[in-house]
Amino acid sequence: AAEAVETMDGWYCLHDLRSIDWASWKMVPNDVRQAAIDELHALLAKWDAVEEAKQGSHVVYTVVGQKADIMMMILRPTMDELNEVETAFNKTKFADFLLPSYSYVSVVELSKYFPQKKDVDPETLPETQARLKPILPKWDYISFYPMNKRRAGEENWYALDFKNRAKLLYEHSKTGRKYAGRIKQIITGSFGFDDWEWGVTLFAHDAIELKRIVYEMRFDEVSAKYGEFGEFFVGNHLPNEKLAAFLQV
Ligand code: 76R
Repeated sequence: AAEAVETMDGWYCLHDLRSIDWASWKMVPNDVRQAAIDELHALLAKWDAVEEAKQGSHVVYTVVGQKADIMMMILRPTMDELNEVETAFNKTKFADFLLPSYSYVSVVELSKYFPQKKDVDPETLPETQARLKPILPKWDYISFYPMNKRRAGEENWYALDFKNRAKLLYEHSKTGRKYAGRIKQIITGSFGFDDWEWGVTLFAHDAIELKRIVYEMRFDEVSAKYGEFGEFFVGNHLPNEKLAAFLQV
């Protein structure tokens, strides 16, 4: 068997995508709608406090296209807390007006393909800890999609030896670093958790950069030969102060 790579795993991650049943939302009296929005603000304030205390992080985006209307990406230290957040959200009045669109369960993952310092466990480094437990950027645009590494005939990532995989990922990382400051990527692993092997979350200040990086990476050998992709979701940042306007009918 090829040698597996060790991973470092951080906060658990839920991508929760919902569609709004606008027809029902429009039908309820104003005061009920307002109460639902107030309750939602109160829940978001709780999540903000968790983020402030560095016990987790979250972002909310509105999704463009018919696949969903909103996407929440939530990070928590344990699977249990992640589930609690989801359940608390489901119990809100606003959730009565939502339909499930897609969800994805994973954990922030860094691999040990590139040992930096000898005799130092990279997991103990503060910069590694900061990447494993990231405060999510509140950048204007997001793209999320799940992906696999191919296992078919001659193109089997999991049969490649460690050195070859490290070399291909090194090439990949060089393409990635060209986008420093323009794209922020968070890789989450979902082996044993969800239907694909990784979740890829990209943040950008300019939406076109999302297209550029994904397209350019298609030509890297690791993506060209071994990348298999699920559905893509693209969205615009929805900060708390824009929530009420977004839900205004
Ligand atoms: O962790 C690191 O930054 C070290 C280098 C690195 C690794 C090991 C890295 C850098 N990636 C790594 C692993 Mn990546 N990445 C993707 C996608 O659309 C596609 O073609 C693929 C989706 C993007 C856009 C992206 C961006 N990367 C991985 C893995 C796990 C592979 C494994 O373990 O087998 C996946 C699935 C994956 C996918 N990557 C970077 C980026 C960017 C922008 C970087 C540079 C980060 C930086 O150094 O600033």
